[in-house]
Amino acid sequence: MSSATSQPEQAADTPSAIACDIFCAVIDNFGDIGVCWRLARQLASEHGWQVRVFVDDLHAFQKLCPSLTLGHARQTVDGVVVEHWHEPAHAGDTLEVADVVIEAFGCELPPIYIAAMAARERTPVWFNLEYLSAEDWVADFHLRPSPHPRYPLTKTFFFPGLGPGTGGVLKERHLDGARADFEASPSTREAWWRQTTGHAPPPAGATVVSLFSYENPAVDSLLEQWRDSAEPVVLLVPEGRISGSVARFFDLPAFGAGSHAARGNLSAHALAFTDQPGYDTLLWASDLNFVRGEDSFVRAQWAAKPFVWHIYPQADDAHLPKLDAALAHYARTLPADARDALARFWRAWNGMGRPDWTEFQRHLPALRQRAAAWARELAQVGDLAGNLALFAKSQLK
Ligand code: TRH
Repeated sequence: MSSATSQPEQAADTPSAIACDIFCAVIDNFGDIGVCWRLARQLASEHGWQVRVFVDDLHAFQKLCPSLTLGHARQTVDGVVVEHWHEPAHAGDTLEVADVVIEAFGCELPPIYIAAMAARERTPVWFNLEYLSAEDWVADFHLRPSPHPRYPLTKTFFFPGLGPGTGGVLKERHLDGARADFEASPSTREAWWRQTTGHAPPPAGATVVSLFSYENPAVDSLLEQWRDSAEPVVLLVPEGRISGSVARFFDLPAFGAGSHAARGNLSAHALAFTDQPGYDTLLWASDLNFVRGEDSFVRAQWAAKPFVWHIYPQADDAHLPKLDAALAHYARTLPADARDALARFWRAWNGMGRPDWTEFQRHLPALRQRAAAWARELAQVGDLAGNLALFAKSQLK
């Protein structure tokens, strides 16, 4: 399910294919490379671009792309050239400047590369790809040009967003079809459960919850509420930063991939960290998804299932207006009581109050409906890779 079914507009190895370099510095976790890798594959497979990714942390990258080989300075994976960007001044063994240059999340291009961009006969289109925010100001700043102070170069700010006038968010052309295939096939679902958890799928009536989160003090109370809940809850926990809390709850030394535990009405499976397509399947297999950061937050929206967002925490609570801005979009058409319950639950999961599972669960039918409607609404903003490719091509003419 990982490969795009639609044909690229142009074969990637034709001489006229647009060349694109993406520079990615991994600050922490997986979101920086997660977004860059998804964008790179899409530009290559759906738009026929010749894409090269410079990334400074191959270990983080390999977690979500296991076919990557550590220690290789340059390799090709899924039709994308991957260069290990080993120091800020390094720009590959041979300096080649692409037609389109994407500086992800303000990572700062190597100075020699910028100088070579300025010297290039045909000036490249230079993007600064920003982090996703649902705030209103994003539409005003999206595609704003910023002239370089010394070179005759212009950098364009590309802002992902959830509303009209923004760059949108990444969505592969094949994604909805792949999800529909999974959801329509009980045997695929059954095989997924056996392979991923070692167990048969849970009976109807159980609520399946995937849990991908930073360390979170609210999890202790939630685990207790699930244990004591009237209906069974089946928890799927990819190995990571929340695993320690789950282990402590079950009095286990660790909750590594392959572990299982049960208490009261709660049973839990620890899962191995998968590649990105595998993570989508986990979201589709669950009734409710706890997600975090940026890319998993977006994937949960395309999964069209209720979700709870652990936003990336920033100094001085700068993330809180972003949380509320996302809620304003996502919860817009919900009935008032469901909207309030969702907002309370999301805020509690982000450090403000105690999550109330009974109240939240009561609204799951309304949240399910809204999740499906929201996925359709969000698709109207257009896919980020498509929006970026369209703008780049208009500048290259
Ligand atoms: O890992 P994140 O928290 O990433 C980030 C970074 O912290 C980054 O610095 C910050 O700026 C950004 O958030 C906002 O969360 P995110 O963005 O959801 O990235 C996780 C990626 O890992 C995503 O592409 C999905 C992928 N993934 C897998 O491929 N397999 C898995 O099993 C799981 C659990 C996730």
